[in-house]
Amino acid sequence: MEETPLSYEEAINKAAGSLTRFPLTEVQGVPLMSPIAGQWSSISAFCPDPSDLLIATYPKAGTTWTQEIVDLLLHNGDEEICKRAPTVERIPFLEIQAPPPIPSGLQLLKFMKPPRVIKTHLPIQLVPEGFWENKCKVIYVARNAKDNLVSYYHFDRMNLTQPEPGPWDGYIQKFMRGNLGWGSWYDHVKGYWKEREKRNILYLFYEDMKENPRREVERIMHYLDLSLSDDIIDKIVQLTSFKVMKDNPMANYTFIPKIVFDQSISEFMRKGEVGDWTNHFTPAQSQMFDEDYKRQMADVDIPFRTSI
Ligand code: PPS
Repeated sequence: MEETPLSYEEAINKAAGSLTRFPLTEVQGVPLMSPIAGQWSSISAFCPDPSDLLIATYPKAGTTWTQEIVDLLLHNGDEEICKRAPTVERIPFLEIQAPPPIPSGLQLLKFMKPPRVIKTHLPIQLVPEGFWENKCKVIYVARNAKDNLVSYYHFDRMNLTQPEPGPWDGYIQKFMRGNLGWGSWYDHVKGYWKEREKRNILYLFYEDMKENPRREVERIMHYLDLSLSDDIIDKIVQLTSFKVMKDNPMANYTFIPKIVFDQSISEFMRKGEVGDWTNHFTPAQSQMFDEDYKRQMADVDIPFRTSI
């Protein structure tokens, strides 16, 4: 008799003893969680189907939000279908690796038929070549550095498989130096920005999504060559609002047990705002950060907004 596959939650509970705050190991100069670095050759050899879609982000830039929008667009706004499984199973995380029996992103993908939607946090130079060779569509979401940093800080407090964030002031330094999982925010946003036209990447901003979600949902819809009715678009905007997603057990990461995501420390759906950085940075920290930002971003003109 075939065994019933474990749910994600059951698999994590079974692997509890092997879960820890994994150290970072560099792959081509980019620090990644050590289990990812350990499986790097199979990750970089992953070959997508041309019909597969990649959602790429620096961690905490609006990935889950975009995943939900895309899933709903692809299912004509069908709320029930989009609750068929937690986000991680509907839209596998390409490079994620964890101790067995937790399925890796690659294992989940093996059992899904294209067209698949795939999440990655890899910087552009580490994205498996097959995505470019097969001309897959890629949606990139970027979030202003200060809010992105704040969100990542709180995530590293509650995600017990990421390195300890340490004190806030030191975390700002780590972010500025790119000493966090998936490396430098600056290199990440610039890498995709510079290639966006050549590689037909849809480059979105979290702040634009907050300011006018309908406009951005439509932008994604057109990129995917879909045409949904106005009513369905309205419904998708409503279903992907922060408030609704926060209460959606298939999107709010409550399906990840407390031994990995301790949401009593900080919720995954934490604030969902633009400008929360003002509640964290002192004026001196903000000035120091801005000066460094100017230097690191001097070669590009990406229209980031820290308020809307
Ligand atoms: S992850 O772990 O990298 O996949 O995280 P990611 O989904 O990229 O980022 C999490 C932050 O996005 C916020 N979020 C949203 N904001 C607005 N609207 C919606 N629907 C939404 N869904 C998630 C989430 O609250 C995290 O941001 P912060 O600032 O920490 O609240």
